[in-house]
Amino acid sequence: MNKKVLTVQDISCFGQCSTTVALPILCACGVETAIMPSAILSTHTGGFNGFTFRDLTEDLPKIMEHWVKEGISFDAIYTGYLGSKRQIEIVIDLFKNILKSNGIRIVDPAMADNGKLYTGFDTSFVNEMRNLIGFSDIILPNMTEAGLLTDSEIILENQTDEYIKDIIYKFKALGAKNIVLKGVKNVEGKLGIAIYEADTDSIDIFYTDRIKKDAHGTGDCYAAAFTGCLMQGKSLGEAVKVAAEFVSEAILKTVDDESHWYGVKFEKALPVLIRELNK
Ligand code: PXL
Repeated sequence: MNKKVLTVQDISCFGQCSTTVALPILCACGVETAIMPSAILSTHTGGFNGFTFRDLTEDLPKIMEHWVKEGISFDAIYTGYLGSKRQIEIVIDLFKNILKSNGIRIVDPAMADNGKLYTGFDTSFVNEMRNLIGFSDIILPNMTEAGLLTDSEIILENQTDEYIKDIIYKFKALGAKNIVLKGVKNVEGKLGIAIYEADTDSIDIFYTDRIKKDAHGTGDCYAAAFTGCLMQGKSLGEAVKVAAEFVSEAILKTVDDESHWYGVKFEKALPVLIRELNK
C-alpha cells in the first residue's frame, strides 16, 4: 500500500532545512508527502539577520478541518520546527483527527542545538513541547533538546553511559515510547545515536565516524530520511542507520565548501539514501 505522510514544519524559503528538505528526501524514499507549513520565513534563523517570519498558526486548524471533510488521513505525521506554542496543541488535534488508527506519530522537537534554544523560543515553549512527548510514538531529539526537555544538565561531549541512560529514563517518565537520541559522543572519533525501543525495553547505540563540522539542517535531513525509511518498512534500528549514513554523506559533500555554511548539500547524498534504503 502506498504510504502517505504529513509533515508539519516551517518553510524557510532559503537555507536547506525543514519542509524544503523533507519533501525531496521523502520523495526520494518513494513516499507520498503532504505538508502543513507552520510558518514561512525568508531564511532559517540560524545565522541570517533580519529574516521575515509569517506565523501560520491560524491556518492549521482550517486546513485540518477541510481534510477531515475530504476524508484525508495519513500513515504517519511527522512534526519538526513549529511556529508557536499553540501549534503544539494543534499537532495533538492532528494526531487525533487525521492520523489513521495504526498511524505513527513522529516528533522532532526541533527547537535547540549546540547548547542553546533557537532564536524565538523560550522555556514556555520547551514546557509545551514536553507535553507533546507523551502523545508521540517516536521522538528524535538532539542532545541539547534532550537536556532541556528532561531538565538535565546539557552535556555535549564525553557523556557517560549513566548520563545517556538517565536522559532516556527521564524521557520515559515523560511518556515517551521510542526514543532516537542524536549526538551521543562517548567514543573517541565516533558520533552515536542511542535508540530506545519500547517493545524490547532496550537501549542500543549506533555509531558513525564523526566528521568535525557543525552543519545546519542536518537534524531535519535526518528526520525526513528516518521517516521515509520507516514508511518503506525498515525497522527502527535500520531507519536510524540508513538516515545516519545519508546525513554523514551529505556533510562530507559539504565540508570543503566554506561558502555553504547555512545547510548541507543533501541533494548530492540522495543516491546514497536510495541505495541504502533499497538494500
Ligand atoms: O533546522 C531547524 C530549523 C528549522 N526551521 C527554522 C530554523 C531552524 C534552525 O535554526 O531556524 C526556521
